[in-house]
Amino acid sequence: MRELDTNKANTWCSGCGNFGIINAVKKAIHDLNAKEVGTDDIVITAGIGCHGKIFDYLNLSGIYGLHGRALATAQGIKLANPDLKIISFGGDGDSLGEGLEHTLFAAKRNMDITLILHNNGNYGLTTGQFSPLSFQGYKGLSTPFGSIEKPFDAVPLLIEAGATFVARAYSARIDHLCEMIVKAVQHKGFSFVEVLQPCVAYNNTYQLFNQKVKHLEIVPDKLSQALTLARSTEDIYIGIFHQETRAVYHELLYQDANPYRQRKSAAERREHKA
Ligand SMILES: Cc1ncc(C[n+]2csc(CCOP(=O)(O)OP(=O)(O)O)c2C)c(N)n1
Ligand code: SF4
Repeated sequence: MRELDTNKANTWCSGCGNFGIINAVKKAIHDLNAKEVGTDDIVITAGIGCHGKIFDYLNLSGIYGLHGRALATAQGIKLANPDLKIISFGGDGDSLGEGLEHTLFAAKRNMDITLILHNNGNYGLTTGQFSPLSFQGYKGLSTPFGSIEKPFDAVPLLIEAGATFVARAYSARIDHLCEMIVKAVQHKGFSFVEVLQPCVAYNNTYQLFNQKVKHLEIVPDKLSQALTLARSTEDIYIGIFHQETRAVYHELLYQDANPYRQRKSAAERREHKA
């Protein structure tokens, strides 16, 4: 089994929720290995931000994107080689600010890839400006008197956009987060895992989440129920809100063809002739 650590010095603040996420990802990859998904078949992409540094700390192949472009590169990789399992990491600013349209369209197309959203409710790397997911009243560098905007609700937004697997997890509940990641990667279609991720420097939400986070016992069978549960603020639910089977983009596009295998067999034929 491949060692997933790298020799890069870790610069996350101690106590940052990103540590829980990386630990859950490593555990999920080991679990996926046991379910016949090889590490070499997993490719990652990331945006720019504290979340994006996960790319440096994981010994996996992939592309470190531009800000908001984690899913653009992920979609390109998947279309070039549909046999790969792609995991994309985005911040809330990255995926629902700069990269919003890429996120919505990847979900709409039902691209067969996984997006893990590090939702720390702010732009952490650039010192705590408000993001599209910051709570109303959030005080940061760009909103010293408190944000007056209503935030996006990531889970309902992605359900409405067409994601076929939509879950939420909490970075301090590593086993549950790992389970969500494994299920998301195994799902055929666009899978989305929102991770509630405290940012100890600019938005320390540990106390809030430790008090309010509740596990969903079952996947809601009605969409209306899923949306109501996802929007609840009294209890904050984690678990799978929605899962459905729908045709995936690369199969609609290519039918039975597979450009990677075609390129590979053409190269093999050329090699054979030479
Ligand atoms: C197009 C563009 N705009 C702005 C920046 C500067 N920038 C780098 S990281 C970042 C914020 C990242 O926030 P988020 O995606 O929420 O990730 P976090 O750092 O919170 O994990 C910004 C604004 C950039 N790199 N590119
Ligand atoms: S600024 Fe926030 S998100 Fe970034 S490493 Fe520190 S705690 Fe984590």
